[in-house]
Amino acid sequence: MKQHLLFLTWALVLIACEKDPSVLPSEHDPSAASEALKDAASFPVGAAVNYNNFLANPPYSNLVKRDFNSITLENEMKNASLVKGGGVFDFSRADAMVNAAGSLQIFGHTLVWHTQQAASYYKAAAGITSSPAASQEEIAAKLDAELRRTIGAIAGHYKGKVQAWDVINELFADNGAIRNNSNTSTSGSDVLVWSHYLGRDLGAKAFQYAAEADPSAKLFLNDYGLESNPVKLDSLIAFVNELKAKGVKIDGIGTQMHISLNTSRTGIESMFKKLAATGLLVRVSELDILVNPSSATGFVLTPAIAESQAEMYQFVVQSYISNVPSSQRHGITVWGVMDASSWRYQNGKDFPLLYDNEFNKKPAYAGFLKALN
Ligand code: 9MR
Repeated sequence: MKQHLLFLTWALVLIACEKDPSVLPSEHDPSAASEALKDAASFPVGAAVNYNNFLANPPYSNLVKRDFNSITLENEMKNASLVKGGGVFDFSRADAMVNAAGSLQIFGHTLVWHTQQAASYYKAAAGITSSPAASQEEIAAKLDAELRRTIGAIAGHYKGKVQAWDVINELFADNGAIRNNSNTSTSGSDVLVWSHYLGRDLGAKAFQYAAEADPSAKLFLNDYGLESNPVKLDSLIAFVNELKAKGVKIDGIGTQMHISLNTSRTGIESMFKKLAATGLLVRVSELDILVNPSSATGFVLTPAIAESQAEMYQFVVQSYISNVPSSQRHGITVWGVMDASSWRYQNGKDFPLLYDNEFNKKPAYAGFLKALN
């Protein structure tokens, strides 16, 4: 009899769920997650923001100021946004965002990257594209001078306004080697692989120039795939230890974490443990979680999948808190605000972020918050 009753109750629950998916028992009810992430966290919680939305879309900018205390400009502090033809600087767009940030902290992204930069200018200035091309020594010396000039101007301009910089972004190829013109595609007109010409010394140089320009900014090395590629992770850590041994000022490591529901949780745990063991600051710099990693057409974000995404957000934040000592937690930044603002949205094929397109909190938000509490 008891068994029959149990079965009947279960069947009724199932029928109810089929009619209205929102009655699925949710561990991560966003309507109950009223606390701001920034208020629940003991470390900075950030969002990457884009120019048009941050400056001209009040529901977006108000939400950012309500829930976060840190921002990263998604594109406006990249070299291509700041360095124009002839190597002339134009800070106008980034300055407008910095001025609108109010009390939000600003994380600077990024001083050196092999892409999204005024590559044609640098190639001409260094004699890479001149005919005949300059010697390797001449190219290296001229690029070094441009590196110092660029980092000095940008980090100098934002001195006291930007709390920390990604000094170098994505220095390593997937096999763990430093990037060069063979392991990295050089086809884009915005591509210049600085480390091809300056080698491993690029690290010490870039960090030294950044420290000279803004001695109080925290300086980071940032990269992706570290949770799923231990070879690259180990190689990055060896590089960081080399810099430390040379007395170079490097304060932290940024792990981008563009992950998915399928990303190995063991890999995430082990990455945080290894990063923490360096003794440096650790930052999750670009978090987003794909729910449709195979980009299947017709994909629908069901309540059950939204719940799995919430669990993954919760797992990442919990793993960060339990593996990185509090003195080394520099913060977690989510790479975007509403799903449609994500670089991985693909016109509605995926939903990687914490808010839906009407700025409602998703279960993912509740998952993030639950880990903080
Ligand atoms: O989100 C950024 C997107 O708007 C740009 O078009 C893209 C250009 O490369 O860069 C995206 O941000 C990247 C970040 O700067 C570095 N890590 C990977 C991010 C996603 O591609």
